[in-house]
Amino acid sequence: MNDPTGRPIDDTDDLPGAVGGDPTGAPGDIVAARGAQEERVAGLVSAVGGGAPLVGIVMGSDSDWSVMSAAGDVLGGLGVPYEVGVVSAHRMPRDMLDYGEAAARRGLRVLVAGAGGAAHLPGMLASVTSIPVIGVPVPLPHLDGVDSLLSIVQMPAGVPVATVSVGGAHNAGLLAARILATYDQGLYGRLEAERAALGAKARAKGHALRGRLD
Ligand code: AIR
Repeated sequence: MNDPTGRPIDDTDDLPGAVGGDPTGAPGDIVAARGAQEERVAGLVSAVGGGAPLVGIVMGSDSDWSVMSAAGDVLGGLGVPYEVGVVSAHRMPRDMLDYGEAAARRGLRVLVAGAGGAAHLPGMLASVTSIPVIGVPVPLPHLDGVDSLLSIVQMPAGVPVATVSVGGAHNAGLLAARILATYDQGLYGRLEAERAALGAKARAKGHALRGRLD
């Protein structure tokens, strides 16, 4: 079966664990379409950190990178391989659909998607994949990011997006790591260590403040 644009419809392909094989026994035209789709997606992203990316960090424009790089920094620090790319929901909608549809099949386990203004990327990705999508509202000079936040957070029932704060890419990276850590003891331990270090830093701030006031 084809969609209205002539592309084969495949509603069985994005199953976790389907990487590198065809456990669904899909017909040949579907298998070929998947391969072509994966090739198109490969041209959109760069892998970072060695190993197969588990997290896809995508954004509406390269101008979002100054905000979104914080998610990559967190994942890199925790040893989680990720990929980065620009996938604009409005300017390259077919690429965006390719990216979302192929995500699970390509081995990604979480998507972190950021955009500014009419920020439809996270929600549209969540509509074509069943892996978790974390949305980052990127603030633009107009409206201070409230437009981005409202575009991302008010998803209809059935299509969840975990929305972080305006500009909250750091927490998006951490949340992605926490999702992965539910099945990765080593990563869980690294997150626990970071959490303990954060507490120690906060206590040091209290100590410093008391020192200034005494
Ligand atoms: N954008 C791009 N396509 C759809 C949206 N919402 C957003 C980008 C960026 C903003 O438009 O996510 O935050 C401005 O993009 P640019 O390329 O003009 O700098």
